[in-house]
Amino acid sequence: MLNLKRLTKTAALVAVFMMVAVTAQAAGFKKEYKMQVTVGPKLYWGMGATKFAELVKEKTNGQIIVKPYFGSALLKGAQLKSSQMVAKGVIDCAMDSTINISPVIPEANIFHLPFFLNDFETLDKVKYGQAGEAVFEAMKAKRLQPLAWAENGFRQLTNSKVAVKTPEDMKGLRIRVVGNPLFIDTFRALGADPVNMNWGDAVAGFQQGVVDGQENPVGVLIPIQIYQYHKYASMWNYLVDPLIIYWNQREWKAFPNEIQAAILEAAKEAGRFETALSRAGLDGEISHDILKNEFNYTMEVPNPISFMESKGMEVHQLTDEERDAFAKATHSVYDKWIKEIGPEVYEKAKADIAR
Ligand code: X2X
Repeated sequence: MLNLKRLTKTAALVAVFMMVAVTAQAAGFKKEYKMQVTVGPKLYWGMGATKFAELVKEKTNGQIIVKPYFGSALLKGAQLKSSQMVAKGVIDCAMDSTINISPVIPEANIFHLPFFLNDFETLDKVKYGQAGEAVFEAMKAKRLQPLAWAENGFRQLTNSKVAVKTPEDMKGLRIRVVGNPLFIDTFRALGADPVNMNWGDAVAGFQQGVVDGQENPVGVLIPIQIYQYHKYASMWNYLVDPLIIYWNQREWKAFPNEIQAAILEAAKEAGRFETALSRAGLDGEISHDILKNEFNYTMEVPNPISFMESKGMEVHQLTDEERDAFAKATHSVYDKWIKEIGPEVYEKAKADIAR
């Protein structure tokens, strides 16, 4: 028997979808906006990208569809090309680390001066202060429209050879780093043997023992089960990589105001969600509460340090004194790199921190 009521409902729904599609096409929107994401969907960073795509769809009533391409699939793994490709418009948008943005935006290296920033409070002062603003302005000058901050996290050292507590422990350790020359300089200053690898190759490299160690935030290390390959972790917060959600500027400027407003809101919300995931268990109850109260996210986010210990890792938390020894040993990179970053950005960051 014909169910008239259901048929009418279906017809009405089809009509609504067609209207949205027609409006979207009439407005000149693309069917899909491609988004570069360096890591996979299960990492907090990947979850943040998925959240952004969902929120954009919701807040633009389905007019704008963002599709995340995980594992730098649009770049065949070449994560350091992301900003260049978004600036050109080959890729529409990205959620990427300041490390990967730095080839186009040297100012973004302000977050990567070794042993400069050490805790979330200081980090937030810089992100949301004059230095963070200088990074966003530099992006705009390079045809990139920054939308919101998120966070990969403070980066920690793990390796299969030795419990690293002093710079001497680093001698000769073969460490995978991302292909940003500031990282090579820093690890050389410590007497280690740094090797550049893209993220996709790095994970296979850990499995095969091609390198002794690596540096990444715990939010990346736990999902890839680093404890299967590395026995030792040194929690040294030696530097941090925020993430930035950003868009090709020409495309961005062509969007109507209400679309821009909706996407911006989605970016800020997704950034806040992802930052809370990355910090959960590392900032007391603050991020747990944000996840629960603002995002109704009830899945348990375990304390990363006890989790790694439960998997048999030896985790060493550096004391202030131990950290100072590393800061001294790497200070030589400041002279060269403050010039690259821009001395005025460094001054701004120091003023932000002093606030
Ligand atoms: O390549 C890395 O180490 C990663 C995943 O953390 C970044 O993209 C910066």
